[in-house]
Amino acid sequence: MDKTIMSLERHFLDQQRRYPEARGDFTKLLTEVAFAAKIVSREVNRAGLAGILGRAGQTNVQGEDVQKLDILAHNIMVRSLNHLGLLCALSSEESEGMVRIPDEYPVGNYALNMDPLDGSSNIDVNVSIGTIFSILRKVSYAPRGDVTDCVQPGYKQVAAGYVLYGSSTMLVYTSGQGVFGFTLEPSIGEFLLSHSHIRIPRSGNYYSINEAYSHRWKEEVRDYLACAKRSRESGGRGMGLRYIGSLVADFHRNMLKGGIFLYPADKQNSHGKLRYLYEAAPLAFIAEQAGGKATNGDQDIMKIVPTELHQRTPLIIGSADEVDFAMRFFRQNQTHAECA
Ligand code: AHM
Ligand code: MG
Repeated sequence: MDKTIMSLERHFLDQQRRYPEARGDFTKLLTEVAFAAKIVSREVNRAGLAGILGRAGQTNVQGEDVQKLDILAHNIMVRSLNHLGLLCALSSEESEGMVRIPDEYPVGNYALNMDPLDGSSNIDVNVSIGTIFSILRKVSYAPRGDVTDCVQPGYKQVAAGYVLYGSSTMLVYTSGQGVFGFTLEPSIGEFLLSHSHIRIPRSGNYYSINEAYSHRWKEEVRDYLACAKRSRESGGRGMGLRYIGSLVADFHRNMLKGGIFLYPADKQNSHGKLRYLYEAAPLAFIAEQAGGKATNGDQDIMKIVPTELHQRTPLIIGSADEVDFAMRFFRQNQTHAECA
């Protein structure tokens, strides 16, 4: 058993030594994201006590209810990251346009897209929620960055990660050199390496989808689900259902145990519900780096070229064999695929 105790900071310094492209600024940015996540984690943990739960009485740009903790997490992330001279552009699920870097602060060469607190329906019931982030290089010629720095395809990401506020707080990230998971040791306030080089099992026993929407699904989604549930002896995948309703938590479980998460397009949401830049793309980068796959049913998530900040996409993500199996049903123009 590996008895090494490795802090997040130590790990970043090691990575920097091994991969010169992980230069100072990049490492600094990841360190600051982790710092902000610790503050959000503290707020999530004490939310019930502080009496800050419940709806804020506002709606976000997607017209959905915003919870107070969403706003708090957004503000913590922005205030921790906007003054460092590392970012030229910042976007958030909680902000309709880009979040401006105030003129009095210097700008840097990176853009960051984030969902500061994902899983809003689980916030005030003490169920796991998460923060998702995606880091891109500045591509615009605008001196202080512009929206094109945020709106880039998944394959352009230089790092992506999430923080899961569950029974413990975990930060999972990739910068293209594998996937690493750190667990927050609250008494010392440090993230410690707990999962090195995470690999998603090739296949898995869990499917995660909101089956309440089955009446709105296209036929191929229903056909796929029937096969996912059917026993292996009868040609199906013999899978069981796990669905939390927090993308980070559902993805994290499936990554460690093996499985598939699906949020398909349906009659009501022709592009699905989840957002490309700060939900689908960062998790797709992590899935790919861990040996899994992510698709919108037609195209790799990483290859999609987005055009809008809050663009939505269908998402099918998880173990490679399970995604491949699902794709037999979802590929365009393919009708009536059968169980194996
Ligand atoms: P949110 O960004 O408002 O929290 O919505 C995203 C969440 C995901 O975490 C989760 O996978 C999905 O919404 C659940 O949606 P539904 O309640 O429709 O199943
Ligand atoms: Mg979200």
